[in-house]
Amino acid sequence: MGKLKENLNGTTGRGRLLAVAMSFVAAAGVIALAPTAAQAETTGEHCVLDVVTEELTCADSPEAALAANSQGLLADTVLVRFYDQTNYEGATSTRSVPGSYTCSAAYTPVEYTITNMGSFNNKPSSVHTYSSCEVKLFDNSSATGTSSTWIDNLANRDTAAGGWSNRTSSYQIS
Ligand SMILES: [Ca+2]
Ligand SMILES: [Ca+2]
Repeated sequence: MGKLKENLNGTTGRGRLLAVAMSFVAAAGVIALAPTAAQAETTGEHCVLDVVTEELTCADSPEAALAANSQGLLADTVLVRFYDQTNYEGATSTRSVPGSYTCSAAYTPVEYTITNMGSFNNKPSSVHTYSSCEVKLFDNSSATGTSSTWIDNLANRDTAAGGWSNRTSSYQIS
C-alpha cells in the first residue's frame, strides 16, 4: 500500500561522480565510528535516491526521507525533486548525493545521467532543482528520444516547449 520501488541500477554519473564517491569512501571510516544511523523507512509517497550510494529511502515527507537517507554526519545534498502534481504538490521523487555538491555552470560535460525514473516514470508534473543544477528531460530511457531544454524550476511542466507534464523516462543533471 503506497510502497514505492525504484530501480537502483538506474543511475550513472560522470565527471565529479568519481571524486564524490572517493571522498565518500574516505569519510566512511569516520562514519563507522558514529552511532548507528536510524533505520531507513521503505514506505511512503516521498522517496529519495542517493545517486552515488544508490540508497533508496521513502517516507511520509521529503524531509523525513532525506534525513533517513543521510549517512551519519554526512548529510545528503538534494540535486532535484520531481512532484507528481503541478505547483510542487503531491508525491515526490528526489535525487541526492552524499555530502556537499554544487553543479558547475556549464551544461557540458553532463554531471549525472539518470537512466530511468523508477516508479516515477511519466509522472512528474512539476520540478525543482537545487545546488545550481538544472535538468534535461528525455522521452525514452537512458537519455534517448526527444529531449527538453535545460530546466531550472518549473511549477507546470506543460509550459515547457513540447509539454513535459507526465512525460519523462530519463534525464540528465548539470
Ligand atoms: Ca503527474
Ligand atoms: Ca554543469
